Amino acid sequence: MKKFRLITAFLASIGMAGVAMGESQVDQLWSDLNADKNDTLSADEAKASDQVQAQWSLLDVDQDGQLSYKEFSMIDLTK
Ligand SMILES: [Ca+2]
Repeated sequence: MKKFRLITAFLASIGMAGVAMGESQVDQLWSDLNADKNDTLSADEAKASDQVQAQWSLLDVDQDGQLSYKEFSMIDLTK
């Protein structure tokens, strides 16, 4: 997943240390929730996480009813 590494490199380059530190937790949650292992998280898959459900409307930037990894990676796991 070259694209994900580029995003990580970008975030690191702008000094988002907090995001970098939380990255493995985000990746872990993504793979736990993404039951069918495709490129998006459906609302159905998100039901397994109260955190994702609570932040869904903020995360689904393009409001297509699915979260891309990019959208999902903006989740705030401290909430
Ligand atoms: Ca979306």
